[in-house]
Order: sequence, then C-alpha cells, then structure tokens
Amino acid sequence: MAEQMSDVVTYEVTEDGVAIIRADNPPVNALGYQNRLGLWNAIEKFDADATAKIALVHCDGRTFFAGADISEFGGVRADPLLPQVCDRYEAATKPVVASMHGTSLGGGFEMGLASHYRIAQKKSKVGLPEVHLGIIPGAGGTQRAPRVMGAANALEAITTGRHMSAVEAHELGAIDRLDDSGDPLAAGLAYCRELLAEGAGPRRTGERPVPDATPELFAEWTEKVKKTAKGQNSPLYCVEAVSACMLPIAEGLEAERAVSAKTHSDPQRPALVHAFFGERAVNKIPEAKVAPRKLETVGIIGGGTMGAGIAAAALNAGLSVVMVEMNAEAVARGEKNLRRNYASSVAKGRMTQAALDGMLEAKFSTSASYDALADVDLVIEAVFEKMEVKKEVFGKIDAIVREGAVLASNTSYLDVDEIAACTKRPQDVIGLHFFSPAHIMRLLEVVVGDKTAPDVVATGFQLAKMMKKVAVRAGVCDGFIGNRILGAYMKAANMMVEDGADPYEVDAAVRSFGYPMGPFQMGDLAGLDIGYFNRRGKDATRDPETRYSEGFLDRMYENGWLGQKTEKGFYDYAGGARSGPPNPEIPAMIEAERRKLGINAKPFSREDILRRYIAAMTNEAAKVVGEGIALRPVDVDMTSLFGYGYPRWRGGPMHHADAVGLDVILNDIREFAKDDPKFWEPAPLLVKLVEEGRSFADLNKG
Ligand code: T1G
Repeated sequence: MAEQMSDVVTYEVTEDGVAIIRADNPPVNALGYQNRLGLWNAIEKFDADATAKIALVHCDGRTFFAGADISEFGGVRADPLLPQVCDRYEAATKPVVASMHGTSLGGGFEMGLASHYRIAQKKSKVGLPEVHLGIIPGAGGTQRAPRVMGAANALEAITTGRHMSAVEAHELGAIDRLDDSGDPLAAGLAYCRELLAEGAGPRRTGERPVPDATPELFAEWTEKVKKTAKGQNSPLYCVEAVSACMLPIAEGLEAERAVSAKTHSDPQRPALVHAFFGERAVNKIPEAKVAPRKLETVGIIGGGTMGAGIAAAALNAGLSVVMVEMNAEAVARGEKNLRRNYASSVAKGRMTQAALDGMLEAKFSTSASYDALADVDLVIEAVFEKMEVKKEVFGKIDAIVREGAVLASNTSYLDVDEIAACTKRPQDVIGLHFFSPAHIMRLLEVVVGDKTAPDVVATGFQLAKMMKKVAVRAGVCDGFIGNRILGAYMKAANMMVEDGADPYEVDAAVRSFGYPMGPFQMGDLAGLDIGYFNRRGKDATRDPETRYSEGFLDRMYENGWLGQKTEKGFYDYAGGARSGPPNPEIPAMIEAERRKLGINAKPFSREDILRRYIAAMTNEAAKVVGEGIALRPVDVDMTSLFGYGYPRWRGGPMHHADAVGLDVILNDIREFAKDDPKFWEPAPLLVKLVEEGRSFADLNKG
C-alpha cells in the first residue's frame, strides 16, 4: 500500500525491496513545497526502512520534475529547500535511482544528478535552463553536472540553458541508461532490480573528480560569456558557480549557494521570470476557449521578402502553402525568395537538399491566378503597404475564396476595419502582423477588428502556436501595439537629434541599455526610404501643431543615403559591409538643418538620451494599454521582447517602468512637456496609476 508522504508524493515498497518514491503534481511536476516535503519525508523513511534495498524516484504524468516552482520565486519558501533535498538524496545510505521522462529541467535534472543512477526515456530531454530565469542551477547542478559530463560540457550546457536530448546526455555520461519503452516506471523498476542483482551500492556524484576543471578553462569561459551575454548577468554567475567545482564537493556546494544568493537579489531575475510567465500570459485572451477554424492550407499573396518568409513559417508548421503572384516572372521570383530562406539550413546541414525539395514538392505550389486560393483555409495578403492596393486585393479574394475561410492582412499600420469593410464578410477578416524575417522572428501581432469573429481570432492564435510564435492580441490603431510605440520613441530620438544630440551617441546609449542596435542603425538596416514614404503618406493629415522633426531624415533621402542598401546612411557600408564607421557628412548636414530651423544645439548626455527614450516609450505604451489596444501591460512587454529587440533581462518596457518607478517617469514626462506639451502629454493611465500608487504589474493581475 502506498503511503502518502505529502499531498503529492507517495512511498511504497515492492515485495523485492524497491522503494517507489512517486510524485504526481500536474501539469509539470514543478518542485513546489508539497513536492519537496514529500521527497524529503520519503528519503528519510527509505533510509530507515529495513524492507527497502533501493529507491526509485518516479513522476506520474507527462514529465519528470520540470524544475523548481517558478511561481514561488520572490516569496519566502518553506523548508526543506531544494538544495537540501538534493543533498539528502545524494547522502542516502542505499542506492537511489531516478527514472526520467518528458522534460527533466532545472531542479528536476538536479534531482536526477543527486540520485546515484539515472535512466531516461530515449525521446526525453534534460537541461539546466536556469540561466534564462536570471539564476543558476542552485540545487547542486553547477557542482554535479561537471562531475558527470566534464567541466567544459557543463559550462556549455549551463550557460546556454539549452534542452539536451537524453541521447546526447547519455553520450556525455550524464545518463547511465536509455530506455525506449515509454513506461518510465516499469523501466525504472527493471533497472533497480538489475542493480540489486549486481550488488550495486550508492554511487555519489559529488565524490567523482572533474579532471578538466582548470583555472584556465574558467578564465577562457568568463571572457567568452562576457562577449555573448549582452548585459545579462546570469551567464556570468553560472561560470562563477561552476568554477567552484575545482573545490571538494562540500565547499563547492557552499560556493554555489553564495552565488545563488547573489542572483536572488539581482533585479534581472524578476524581469526574466516576468518574461517566462508573460510568454504564456499573452495566450490568455477573451477568445481562449473558442475552437479555431480548420487550418491546413494557407494561401499567401505576394512572394516578396515578407510573403516568402511567411510561406517558410507556414511550411515549417506543417501547413500546405499556395503562393500567388501577379505573373509567371513574379511567381518564379517568389519561389526563389522562399528557397533562399532555406539556403543556410541546407548549407549548415540542418536540412538536406533532397528533404527541402521533397517538402516543397508535397506542400508548396504557386500560381499567377487568384483562382488557386478558392479552397484554402486561410489567406494571408502580403502585398505593398498601401490602402488602395490592399482594398483591391481584398475585393478580389472576397469574390473567390470559399465561405468560412479566414482572410488576413499582413499589414503593419493600416486600418483593418477599413480593409474588412470592402469585403462582404468583415467577420472573417483579421490582421496578422508578421515581423521580418517572418520565418525567424517570434512575434505575431493578431490584430482584431471591430467585426472580427471570435473563432477567427482563435485561428490567428492557433497559427502562431503551430509556427512556434508568440501571438499578442492587438486592437486597431495606426501601428497597433509595436509600431505605434516604436513611432513614439523614434520621434523622441529624432527630436533629440534636432535639438543637439549626436545620432551616434543616441545609438550607443540605446545599445548600452541592452538593445542589439540603436534607432539610427535600425533605420539604415530597414532602409530610410520606408520612413520617408510613410511620412509623405501622412503629410495631408498631419496635425500642424505637432512638431515635425524629421527634416534631417528627409535630407538623407534626398541625398540618396538610404542606409545599407545604398551603402550609405548614418553609417558607411562601403563594399556592401553590414556595419561600418559613421558617415562623415552627417554632422554638418544635421547642423545645417538646425540652423535652418533656428535651433541652438544643446548637449545631451547618455543619461539624458535614455531618460527621454524610456519616457516616450512608457508614455505611449500606457496610452496603448489605456485605450485597450493592448489587453494588458504584459502584452506590450512581450511585443517589445519578441518583435523589437527589447532586452529580455529587463522584462519589457512596462516591467522596467515599474522598476524605475512610475512617479519618476511621470515627473520626467512633465519636465519635458514644458518645451513640447503636445508630444509629451502624459498618458491618462499613467497619471491615474501614479495617483493611486499602483503599478503596471497590478493591471496584469486582471
Ligand atoms: N514552475 C511553475 N510553473 C510552471 C513551470 C515551473 N517550473 N514550468 C511550467 N509551468 C507552468 C506554465 O506556466 C504553464 O502554466 C504550465 O505549467 C504548462 O507549461 C533550484 C530554481 C516544462 C518544457 O525553467 O520550460 O529549477 O500557463 O505551457 O509547452 O536550480 O513549461 O498553463 O497556467 O510551458 O509543454 C527550471 C520551465 C526552474 C522549466 C513544458 N525549470 N518550464 O512546456 O507547457 S528553476 C524551467 C518549461 C530551478 C533550481 C532552480 C516548460 C516545459 P499555464 P507550458 P509546455
């Protein structure tokens, strides 16, 4: 009879002396308090139980422990803590076996490493992903992983946090036995019986040496990680902790705990935990329980960079794709663009040419006629970003595509309601804003119009799931969530430059914040003609009272300095380089523009620049949430993280604003508003939150 060790752990001894320590804590057997308590009680009982000769740690459900319970982070955790539990398992006086399946991650894999023998299901994964949460494997993982797989391999696994196949972990020596039966309990029991028959005793990982742990190895990794961490502290904490494996295990564990304590007071940890839960929270939408429509075939209109990227994303998701272009020549170009998206995968050996050809043969077709779209489940239009063009396309597809199909526009700014209105079925129309390159970038803004049906929204989210993308629900406005906020901080950057800031200093300041590139580098990459045409398109409707601060950008367009594609923009890209020194003609050009406008340049420090950049971002984001364009602040955060290069370790603009203090940011906005009250008009939501002493995080709670 199984005995309850806690709410979620039981203990039972078989007739031949195997003590089964069994956890059942759905959905992922996270090591929350009830799991830790039960595991502790069970190992104490096992050690004292004369009828038990060997213990088997097993989890019911879809996975072995997927790690510590992340939702407990930041609160006070009750004893026994996970490090104590792991140490206690290693210290057991009789052998302990872990039978792993599903995803044995973080503290779960550490439980495995603290056990004396490890068997894993062949298709399962293991890993130490703590680095992504701003912490280190702090339950002995930094000391025990090097002892089973070597210090260099452990450093790689721990600093990248990647999920490793059980097969690879077995090859590295971290797993003793693989099993393919799909029955981790039976396989674990059989292994225990074999070990008993052999007379195996406890085999403690902590007692093993680490031959390749040298000061040189750690010095080398410290340098390496400094270059790749991009401002994130946890990879460096990881190297520091693993380096303690040069010490005897007890001292090593003590050193690990000291580093772990540092990670717990680092603000990057709550930011990264916010990102972890945020990635999942964005799926909690009003339509979450609505069944999506059938989704097997996708028609894509347009074979340019965007259309070809979307086609690749759809094919990778297992969907059948038909690409429609204007004529045979454009069709051929579209197919070429699509194949180009796979070139590096083929070159790097991730996919064979034959596999690519086979997939395209089976799942991809092209046509120069809209008739080919008649039976698809979803049409995604990816043509030129101009309302007239989009309307014409939607008129055509409305006449051809079957009833019940979803009609989507990949627009980045345009009014989805206006597009929907030119069809007879506005309920089927939705915006699906992909980010370039669409087969790589994770974000998908699902833009919901006034009349969009709930199951159409659900289908958009289903598509994102199939494509392994992060979908964010957005309402209709100019630029939706992401581009609207981008527009505001770009405007702030442009105004600063007109007023005296050096554009290269603006880029450097933004990079120092953690972005991979600054706004002017970004402009060069995207092409400065895009912004130019966007501005011209809005000339007629621009509010004359708002400041126009893009004159210097217009001059650049007139000079033919469009960025990387013309080998000259803010920077010089002679010879087609992807980066280069500043364009030496820029400062004089900007100065001439200032003179023309009668502006006396004033200095901007890096701090001044960032204060304005962040204030503009926060203020616009608060408007976007206040107006209901984004459902919650967390939706803005995930949009920024997955589509705009916002540093994940800062959690997102709203999380960061909370950390800085909303009152501090509002004060900045009010100070800047003295010069330009129109642009710096405080968001009503921000004012309200400050008055009520509340935060953006409070709004995420629902
Ligand atoms: N803690 C709490 N909740 C968790 C959780 C965890 N570790 N893992 C998942 N969930 C929730 C998740 O929020 C979601 O909830 C539901 O479970 C299903 O997850 C000392 C301290 C295991 C690969 O980093 O990578 O150990 O949204 O939708 O796609 O060193 O979840 O349904 O309400 O993601 O099948 C290290 C994190 C912890 C693993 C499953 N462990 N989890 O993916 O389902 S730190 C991790 C995952 C640690 C020690 C330290 C994935 C998964 P809801 P899901 P999935």
